[in-house]
Amino acid sequence: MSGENILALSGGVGGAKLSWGLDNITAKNTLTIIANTGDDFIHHGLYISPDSDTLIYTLAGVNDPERGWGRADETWHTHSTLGQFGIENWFQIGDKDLALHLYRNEQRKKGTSLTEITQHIAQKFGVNSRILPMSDDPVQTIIESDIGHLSFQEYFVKHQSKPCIRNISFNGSTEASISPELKTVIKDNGFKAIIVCPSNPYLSIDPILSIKEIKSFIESSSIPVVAVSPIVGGKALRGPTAKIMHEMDIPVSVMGIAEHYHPLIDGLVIDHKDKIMSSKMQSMGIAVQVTNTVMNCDSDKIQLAQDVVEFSQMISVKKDSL
Ligand code: FO1
Repeated sequence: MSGENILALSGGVGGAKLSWGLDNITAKNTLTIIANTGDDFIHHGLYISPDSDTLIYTLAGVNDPERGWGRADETWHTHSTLGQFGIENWFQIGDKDLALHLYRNEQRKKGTSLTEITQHIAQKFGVNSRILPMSDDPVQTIIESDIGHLSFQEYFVKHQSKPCIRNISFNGSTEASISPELKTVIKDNGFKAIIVCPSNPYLSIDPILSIKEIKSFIESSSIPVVAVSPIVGGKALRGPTAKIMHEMDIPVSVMGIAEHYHPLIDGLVIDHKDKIMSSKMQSMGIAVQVTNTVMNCDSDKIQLAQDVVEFSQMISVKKDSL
């Protein structure tokens, strides 16, 4: 597989797992990951970019595999001391993680762009793949819920995804453009596959697709676009995906995912548990690959990455012969 350029779209934890697998099976500098920045926010005056950071920590192998976010072997002295001062601390920032946010803040003060900072940080952690924020412009995921309008982190962390969602919007996305770095990558691409990671489609992938230059690049390219379903056997492996689908009257199944991404995707990778729905999706014109999509260990991540890439190659052959 080495040497073939791949573009992945990813949110945090679930997407980062597959990204780790893709990073492992591809040659240096051939994997580009567009990270969701709709979750970014300012906390204690620091700019936090959770999905980019989760991707960097995961690909560098310094992430906490249990929590899925933040650093392994973390300490929480600053966080607990803030609590002693009575400072609002619903969002936990570990001591090692804090250093990264302080670094990003220093760089931002110097006028360095989010993309450049993300690349510097990834380089410092020895990450081989290219992690690019979806935009350097501010785009904020806003959740309209039964308790009012919430930012992503207020919804997800402060209120633990409990509020009932009525609508999701991406503030700033109409005006946002892609960074010069992402523009160059897209222009010179030579991508053999575009992979939509098994992140939350509504909260993590849609913000990326809300940037018109990204969406129109994917729509207009003849590169196979393959998504991996974050729903397995009618359940989300983690996070609020299934709950959101239920609240938005979307069938909580791989069909709901297929309908959401249709007609953007050429193929959908689903788990053995959902095999029975393959023909329904095929009748929509979506190619289906059935495999193990549950990533419990490193070999699962590598196997899924291989399956996804091979599947996209098969689709590519089919598309070329049309
Ligand atoms: N997620 C939580 O559930 N609780 C936290 O306190 C928390 C802190 C945190 C700090 C840095 C960081 O990069 C991520 C952090 N996350 C936390 C994860 C984050 O809120 C979400 O996983 C992503 O935004 C969703 O992809």
